Amino acid sequence: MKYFLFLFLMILLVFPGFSQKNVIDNEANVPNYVLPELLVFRNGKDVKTQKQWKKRRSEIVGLFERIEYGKIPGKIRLSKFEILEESDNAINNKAVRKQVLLTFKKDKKQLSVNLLIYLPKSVEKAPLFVGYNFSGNHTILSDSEIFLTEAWVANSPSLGIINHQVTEQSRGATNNRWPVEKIIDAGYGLATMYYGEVDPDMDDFTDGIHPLLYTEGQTKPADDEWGSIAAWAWGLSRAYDYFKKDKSIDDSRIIVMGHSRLGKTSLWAGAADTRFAMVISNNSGCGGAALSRRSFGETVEKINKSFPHWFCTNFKRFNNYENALPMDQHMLIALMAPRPVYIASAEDDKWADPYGEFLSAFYASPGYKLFDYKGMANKQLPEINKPIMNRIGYHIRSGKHDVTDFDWEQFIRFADLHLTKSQD
Ligand code: GTR
Repeated sequence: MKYFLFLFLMILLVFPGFSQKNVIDNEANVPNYVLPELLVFRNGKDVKTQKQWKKRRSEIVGLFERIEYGKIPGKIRLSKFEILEESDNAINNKAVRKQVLLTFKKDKKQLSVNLLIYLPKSVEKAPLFVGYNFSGNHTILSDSEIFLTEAWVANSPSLGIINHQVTEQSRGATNNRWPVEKIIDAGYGLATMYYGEVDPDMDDFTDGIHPLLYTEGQTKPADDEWGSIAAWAWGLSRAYDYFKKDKSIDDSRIIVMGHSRLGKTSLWAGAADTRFAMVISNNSGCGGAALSRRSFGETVEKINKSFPHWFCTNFKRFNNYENALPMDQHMLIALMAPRPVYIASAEDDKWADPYGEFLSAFYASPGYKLFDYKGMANKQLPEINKPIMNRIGYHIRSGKHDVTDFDWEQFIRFADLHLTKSQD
């Protein structure tokens, strides 16, 4: 018994975050901070016009690339796509289902990723939501035709994932997060991929997409090169490359969506690739929509320690030094301007700092004003379950860290409001 107590104390000493004791979960304990100015160049000059913003924008993209998500050290193009399966009687005969294998080759290395797509039959050229799933395409819906992934998946006996392999038992296991029929009925398509096929979610850079760009003998990216989030974001852009080739998809209305770590991913994808017409972050928290400087809930240090592979190595220099960052996450949100961006929080998801997510939307608003669009009018957190649908959208819903029907209903309404149909 004494031995266990000693061991426990040692663990607390070595991993102070383990106890969660030093987590800020109350507004009164948020440290004072000053955010870097969105509309001021690094050389101190003001940004007043859309033309100047274009330059400031690339300055900001460069900062996020070099010190947070990491830059991609080369180009890997979509080498080929194969429609492995297609059916026109999916989702109660309302949708077409396609399963497309995307293959990437570089020198002698290659990687393939399965893209699952549902398109409403009622629309000739469908706009669509694209977002990663956490445990395999077959988990989003009980559809016996969806291929099972062969990639490494985090174990979850309750989801039927054993020895890091999915089983039949996990079909539809996360369908509460993917109201596919509702999306189809609203006239949108849905495309998804399993994020682990692009890069398995572990601190190991010998697998997934990274090695395709290694020089000889290299085993991990350089300090300013892509971590896993940037790799996953890259994968979303390659899915876009496919959408562009598919005549039944409206590539001018592709909405990139993600939850939690995959919400951080959708934000970076939308920032790095302006072809995405709309961007949605659901409960993305630290390294996503939440302001790093608030240090509320999960902090830069905590996230870098728990998930050392998500960001580039340079980001670790800011553990406990958030104030030294030349940017903060409101600037990431502003990179979407003038495109519509929606940030969703959940009341009980304190770890993701709902108010910090809202404040990012507020402080990104001057970027939208340059384009005569409205963001958030003031710093007052809106009431629970009362969405704001300006060009920047936001809601805080009741409940926990999750994606719910309520969230999706708002995403669809926001898309209906802000995405205008192309003229062709
Ligand atoms: C948590 C992590 C969060 C969030 C979440 C998720 O453990 O601390 O940043 O990304 O995982 O992705 O589910």
